[in-house]
Order: sequence, then C-alpha cells, then structure tokens
Amino acid sequence: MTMRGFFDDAQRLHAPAFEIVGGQMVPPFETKDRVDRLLRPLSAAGYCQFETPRDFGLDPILATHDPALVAFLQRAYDDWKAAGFEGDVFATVMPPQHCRPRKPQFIEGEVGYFAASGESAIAQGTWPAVYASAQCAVAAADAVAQGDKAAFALCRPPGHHATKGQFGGYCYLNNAAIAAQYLRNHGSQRVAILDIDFHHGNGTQDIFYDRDDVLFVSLHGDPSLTYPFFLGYDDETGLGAGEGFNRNYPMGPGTDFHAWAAALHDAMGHLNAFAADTLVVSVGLDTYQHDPQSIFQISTEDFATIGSWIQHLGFPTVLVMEGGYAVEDLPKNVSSFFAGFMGDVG
Ligand code: Q9C
Ligand code: ZN
Repeated sequence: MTMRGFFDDAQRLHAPAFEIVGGQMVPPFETKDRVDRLLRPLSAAGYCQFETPRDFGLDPILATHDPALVAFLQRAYDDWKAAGFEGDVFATVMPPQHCRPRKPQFIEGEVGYFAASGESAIAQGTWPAVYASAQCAVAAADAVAQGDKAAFALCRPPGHHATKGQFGGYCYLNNAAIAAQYLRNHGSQRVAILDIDFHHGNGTQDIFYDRDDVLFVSLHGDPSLTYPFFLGYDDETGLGAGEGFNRNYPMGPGTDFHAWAAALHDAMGHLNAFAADTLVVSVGLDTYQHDPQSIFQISTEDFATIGSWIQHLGFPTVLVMEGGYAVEDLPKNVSSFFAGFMGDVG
C-alpha cells in the first residue's frame, strides 16, 4: 500500500544562519537536512510516492491567513535589506500588553507586529520555501478531497504555530489549517484536526477557536513549562459557536507512552463524537525521548502504535509534517509512524 506524498525542492531554500536559544546564536533546529531524513525512508519503503505539488496559488492561503501577514512574508527580507540591515530578519520589538497595536510603517516595527516569538528568522529563501510548503498541504488536501484515503504533505517549514496574522516557532504559514480550510471548501462539512507535535498548536487553535465546523484536538507539553508558553491549557475549549470544539491535553515532564496514549484515547473519543468527514493530522515527531526539544518519553516503536491508532479512526486523512529535531533518528521514527499507519507493523 502507498499514498501520494508532496514535496517541492523550493522548500530547501529556507536556511537561516542561526536561531537564538538561551541568549546565544545556535545552529537552527529546523533545517533543510530534515527533508531527506523524511523523504528517503518513506520512498524506499514504498509508503509514499512523492511528487511536486502543482501551484494552487495564493487563494487557499488567503482563505486562512490575513492578507497583511502574507504580504509581509513576501516582502520582509527585501524591506530589511533596503533599510540597510545586514543579517536575516529577526523580531526585536514586541507590542506592550493591553495595547491594540497599529501596524508600524518601518520594517523593524513591522517584524514585531507580525511575530509571535522571536527565535525564527526570515531569510532570503524563506518566502519561496514557505509558499511551496503550503502548496504541499493544499495538494495533499486536494488528493483526499478527490477521494484518496490518505495523503502526506512533507511540509517544511512547519506550520502549526502560525496564527491568522503572525509567524513564529519555525512556522510562517499554517499548513495544517490551510489543508483543513481547503477540505471545508471542497466537500467536507466537518473537518477534525489532531495535533500530535510535542508543542501546542497555538496557531491552529487561534485560527479555528470560534468555529464549530473544525474540531481542534492537541496533545502537547505543559505550556507553563515549554513553548509556545501562552496557550495550550486544558480550559481552552473554544469560544462562542466554537465552544466545545477545541480540546487540549497538556502533559508534564517525563510523560511516557502509557500516559500519552491515555490522552490520545480520550482525544479519539472527541474525534469520533464529532463525526468528521475528513481528518488532518499535524504530525510532529518531537515527542521522541531523544528529541532535543522534548520532555516526553516516546520511543520509536510507540510511533507505530500511534500511526495504527490514527489509521483505525477510519477517516480520510491528510498527514501534515510539523516538528521533529532528533535528525539522526528521524528516518526510523517516520518509518515507524507510517508502518503503523499503513498497517505494516512487523
Ligand atoms: N530550546 C515546531 O516544532 N523554541 N516548532 C525553541 C529551543 C521554539 C517548535 C527552544 C520551538 C518551536 C513546529
Ligand atoms: Zn514541535
């Protein structure tokens, strides 16, 4: 068994020189090297047949994101250079609490306006990579809308921290949200999103928080201790019509598969009760026990169980790649997840 996979070489063009961690410039965690560690094992095992997505244009992106963010991402690097700045674009200012920020006219201020956090740079090739990554999500959603049982978007840069109007956390456009909205506009009345990345999908939550047609369910590290810090608590259940359509499962340091699987079991109850037409999964592999960002204890073998459980939900499914930074072990972890999902656990 195989599924269509989508990846575009333009996604390699995003290559900032560093990120800022602990007050130091360190090599970025989210690198283009991750791509081959995912692409090759999935091709070799026959789980995915990869193709370059066709260009669906800006419309499916603008169905989710503020046009101002999209325009900013396109021009930010050039504006930065035009202002005489030498390096990549980083946010160094942030709006004060309780102010309704007005968009500044100078690039230094604009970056702060559009940034949710400051670790992530906009470099020369960021926009073409981000655009291509979003096209992968649209193409995978389109395959499922056309009747495929499953499809994989090898998105990179990832997306689930991007809100309607802000980038951050290595994410610039929200690929999973764009896929979900595309499914809504192409035959699905109800779309569920399951986010299993180690970090809370704060961007995806933000985008669908007041809606009852898209259910968002996320399992993640306790936001009082880990990124994205300000969202992901279990009392965030949705707003207005969206009340009851947002479910968070924050978990503390040392969470093992037994505890994590209990949360997934509960989450699956919400997914089944919602009776979605289609499912989008934000697939992060950074819950892994040796991931540099993880405080969980998930093993390579556990990813097969997770994949199998998700497949047994029975929904037509768009798999969207998110995080995963134990680069050496990405091949075996992604293979394990797909082995479980494709019913090929040996
Ligand atoms: N100690 C995704 O997994 N904080 N984004 C890094 C490193 C940012 C993660 C701190 C984490 C963003 C898609
Ligand atoms: Zn993550």
